[in-house]
Amino acid sequence: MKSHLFAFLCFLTLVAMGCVNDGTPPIEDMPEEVATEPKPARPIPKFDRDSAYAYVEQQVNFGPRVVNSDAHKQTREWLVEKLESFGAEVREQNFEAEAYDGTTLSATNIIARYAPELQDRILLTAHWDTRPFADSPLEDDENAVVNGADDGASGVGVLLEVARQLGENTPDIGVDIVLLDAEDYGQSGGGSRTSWALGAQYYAKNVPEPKPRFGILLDMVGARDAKFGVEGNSERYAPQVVRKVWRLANSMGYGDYYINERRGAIVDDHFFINSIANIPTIDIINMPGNTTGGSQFVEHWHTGDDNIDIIDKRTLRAAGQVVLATIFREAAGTL
Ligand code: AHN
Ligand code: ZN
Repeated sequence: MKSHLFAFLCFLTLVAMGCVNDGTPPIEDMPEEVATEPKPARPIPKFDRDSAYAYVEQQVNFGPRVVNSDAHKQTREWLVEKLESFGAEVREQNFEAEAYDGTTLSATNIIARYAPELQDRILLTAHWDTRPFADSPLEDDENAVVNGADDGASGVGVLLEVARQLGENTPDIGVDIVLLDAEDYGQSGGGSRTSWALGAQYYAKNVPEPKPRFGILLDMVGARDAKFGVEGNSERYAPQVVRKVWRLANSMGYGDYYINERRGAIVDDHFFINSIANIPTIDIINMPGNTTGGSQFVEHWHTGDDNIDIIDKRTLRAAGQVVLATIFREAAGTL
């Protein structure tokens, strides 16, 4: 008798708590407009490092992509054609700028958009031009030219492969892939900061709507044993993005590349995207922290040694697979 009373009291408690079926359908049976179920996560595509490597090689084969040169023009046409073939909506943002030495540069930022109708967007960027002078203090050959396999082509090659994957498997978030021009015509040796990243400055003043919520710059992401230290302006302007991406990269097994060490602040494309357009943007860039010759970068930087032999497919994959995972995790709300 006592146990029946106990059971009845329990029943009353459950009714009071709303746990007993009162005739309304359980949440799983509700129509989609009412239930706020999270979207099922889409699988993260596999980054093809051989494909990325081929895109790096093809850029290098055009010759140095110095602004105003024929190789530059041919490369621009090839990049636009590739991105269109990967299903992106492509726009060329042409501009003229005066270089620090007085040269008039005719330059083009290439903007490739996926899901242009979506408000919530991620920016992925890299520069596609190469430096007109091999003026590193470590270069003693005055005839040396910068092929820019790492400095330029690596980031673009990775983003082309990301674009190819997005064309086959579109995430539930917008992506703007922006290939910036005239990054590397700047004045070296502590010269004018605004002489660098002229394409980024133009883009930052003319960002197409809807404006991306955050951004990732890839610069020199192709060399063997690259070390992506945490660059100072990324930490200053986009600390949450740094945290998320470095944590994700480490969880994916790329901790040898994404090291948790601070590096100096540099003026690179992301500096202007952060300071002019207010889009929190990080720079994934090879800054090993033990370099010689005065620069914070690797020894082949701005020398004739920046050629295809420097490139390692494993580094390209470490950059590209983390970018793809960032996009798909962010789209699923699990980054
Ligand atoms: C400066 O040396 C001021 N900025 C480096 C940005 C850069 C040049 N990245 C590649 N090449
Ligand atoms: Zn450079």
